Amino acid sequence: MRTSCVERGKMMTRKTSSKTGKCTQRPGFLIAGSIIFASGFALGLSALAVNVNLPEQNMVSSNALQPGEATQQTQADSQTALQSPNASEVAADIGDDVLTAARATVGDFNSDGHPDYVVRNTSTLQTAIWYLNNNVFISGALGPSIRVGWSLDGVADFNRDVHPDYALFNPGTDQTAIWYMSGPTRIATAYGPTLPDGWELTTTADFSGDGFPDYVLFNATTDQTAIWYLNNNVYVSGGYGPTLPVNWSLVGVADFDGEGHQDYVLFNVSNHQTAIWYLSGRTFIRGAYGPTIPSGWALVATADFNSDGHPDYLLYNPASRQTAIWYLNNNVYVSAAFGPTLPAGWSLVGP
Ligand SMILES: [Ca+2]
Ligand SMILES: [Ca+2]
Ligand SMILES: [Ca+2]
Ligand SMILES: [Ca+2]
Repeated sequence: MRTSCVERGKMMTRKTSSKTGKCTQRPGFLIAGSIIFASGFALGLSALAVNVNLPEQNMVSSNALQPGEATQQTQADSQTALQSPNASEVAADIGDDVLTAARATVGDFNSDGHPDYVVRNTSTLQTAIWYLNNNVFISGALGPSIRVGWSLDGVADFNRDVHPDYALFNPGTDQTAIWYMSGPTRIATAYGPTLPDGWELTTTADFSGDGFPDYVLFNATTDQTAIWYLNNNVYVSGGYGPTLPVNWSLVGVADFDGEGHQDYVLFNVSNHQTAIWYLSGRTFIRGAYGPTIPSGWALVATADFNSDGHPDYLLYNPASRQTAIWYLNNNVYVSAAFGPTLPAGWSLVGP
């Protein structure tokens, strides 16, 4: 069997003989640790979609409607986010922070071609949309509140009415739900398929090219990924994707090399390296490192903020609540800019 291991900063595949138990290693450049193809896709499925009302809270917090005062801070205060860091400097910072994998959700809620932030109130669980022009805050609007026990894991247009919708997951019941939105307003809800035990909803993206977003699932025990193809909120079929190496987490999905297939963006929370895993459908083709993220910051999403056709990194500093965009050409760092800083009590990431 194959598992993955990371030694001396290099990713390797480890092949363990079932007879001898001997572990032979060969260095590789982000070789997919354990690509297992489903001969019989064994994930259990309860795909009955039932339309239900999922009541929301109606707490209102007006401070979500504009950035925090830290937006005025000078660039020199947080210069690190503006530069692609020296990898050796970053390596020295390993362990300085306690960031765990966290993801943000972005989508174009006002159909102006620019991705917008979904920000979350950490106490009321209310969401708000922050409309951006590239990295510049334009305005904010309050959205629905996530219910306790649920997490907002994806933003995509499930019913293909041009408006991005919320994809929610309840790790207690393994249920998923879609909140259909019109701009920042929730207009309808439906359950999606219920996930098998041990699997979680990571993000959403169209893997089959039919225009309907699909679920990207992750199993934290096996580090395996899977794609569930959907028609709106209805399960169509599913299959395994590549298995992630230890310490790496799937942050987002986008077509980084522009060949028409979605690719994985991975973030290593222990050494802050990033990597792109180029896929063909669900099949791992090759991997490449992206820029390494400075200590204190996390890679939380990917989207094309400057509309040049290349997906960019969205970075977040949970201590300062500052955001930053790293503009990429494929996996190569090009430039950076700060985005708006969130007000106290609000976050760019989970639940
Ligand atoms: Ca927009
Ligand atoms: Ca929609
Ligand atoms: Ca691609
Ligand atoms: Ca871009």
